[in-house]
Amino acid sequence: MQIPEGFMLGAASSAWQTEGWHGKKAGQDSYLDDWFKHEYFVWHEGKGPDVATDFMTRYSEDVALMKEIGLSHYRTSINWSRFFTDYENLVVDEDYADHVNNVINALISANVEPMIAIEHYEVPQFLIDKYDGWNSKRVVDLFVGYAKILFERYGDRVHQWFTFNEPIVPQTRIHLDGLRYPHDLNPKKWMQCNYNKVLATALTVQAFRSSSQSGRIGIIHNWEFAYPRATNNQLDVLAAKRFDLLYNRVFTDPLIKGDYSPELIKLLSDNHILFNSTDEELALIKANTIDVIGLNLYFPKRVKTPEHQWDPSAPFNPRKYYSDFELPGRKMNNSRGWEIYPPMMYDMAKVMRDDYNNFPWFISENGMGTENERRFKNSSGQIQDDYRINFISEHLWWLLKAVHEGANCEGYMLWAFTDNVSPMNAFKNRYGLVEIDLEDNLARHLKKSGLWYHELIETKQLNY
Ligand code: BGP
Repeated sequence: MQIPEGFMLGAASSAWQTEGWHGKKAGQDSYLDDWFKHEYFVWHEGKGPDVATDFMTRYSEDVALMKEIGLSHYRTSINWSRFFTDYENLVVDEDYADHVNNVINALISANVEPMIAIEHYEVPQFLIDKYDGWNSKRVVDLFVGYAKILFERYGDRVHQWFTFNEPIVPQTRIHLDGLRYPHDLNPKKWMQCNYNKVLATALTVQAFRSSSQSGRIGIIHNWEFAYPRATNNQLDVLAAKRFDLLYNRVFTDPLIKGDYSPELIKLLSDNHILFNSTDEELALIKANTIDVIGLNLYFPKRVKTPEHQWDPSAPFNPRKYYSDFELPGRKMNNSRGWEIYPPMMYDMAKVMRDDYNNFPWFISENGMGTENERRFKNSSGQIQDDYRINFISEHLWWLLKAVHEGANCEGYMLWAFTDNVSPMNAFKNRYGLVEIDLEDNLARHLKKSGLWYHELIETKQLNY
């Protein structure tokens, strides 16, 4: 299948998952650094953001590989927790700011366009300790102050900005599921953090538009595509709809359309978790919708009407409204425990077309994490990751089919460029086009998929 001219083919990562702590100053912890310090033993093999891929000192090597593969874009983030030595008075850490500057310049010289998330889980722990993090509107203001500095310093060269990567994830893991440190179960806070990030996005969009910089601004959202067990069963359909409202449209409706849906507001009120907002804030959100959205899509969420009796005294959880459902005969990525369902790309395009008026979007993450990849090395030591080539091909095929039928999808960013660390899973699931060899001083080696992606970019032809 032909890949249209101008369709972005890049790869993604984030600052904290690659940088490592080289040059990090005392007090510059993000919430993930803090979690790692407290509970490093729950991270796979005790590895985490401390070393990561050491992008901090090895970025030139990595950018050279991006150039070799021919990436059109590299999507990453700037690490808020390292950008300041004083988060409240916005005193910039000039060493870190220089590093960011150097990375941006290196990317541009390599003809790789940077796409930058202003936060990819890198909220400073200091702001959590002092203000309860994203639960506080003070943190909203400090975030906007931070974003303005980024626009001033780098906006002449960065033209695609994203306020957050997966804004719902940290508070879901902390306040809703209790999986992450500090395990503070509190569904009302969960929703307040969600709202505060919507507000922070609108204020940042406003700041960007009143700056002198050109380009566009959006957000990266992990769309959890909810499929009902049976489309002809109204209760299953309702379960999927409520899941979708609570996990997806809670961000995409206000950010793209300017308004929360009345159904969601009712759901939140009925469960006593409606966020606190003012009329001025809601008007500001309406007036400052985003330009573009990146969607992270990995696996489908299959749901059915709940099988359990919900204890009315239990804290709210969306699980009240659904039970998980396993599709018989489903194809699995067993390393990650995720179903593989490529037509989801096509279904996503339909949602963007029908529910969001063909709003511009792109795949900001999709990829295949595999355990113990070393077992797939050939005699010259190259990982033969045909499973990844196949995974990308299948997903791209469905995406391009939608594009050929008119979807306003502008590109595909593979997760990830190199192997990197992720929360708790650390280096367990390898996602990269480029291997990071932990047994050989973090040496970088192109995998077979790296060469394949290069050819794909060169020929603009998907053979699948
Ligand atoms: C996404 C995150 C990434 C990355 C990826 C893979 O949700 O945006 O930061 O971590 O998931 O996750 P994992 O390594 O847990 O499979």
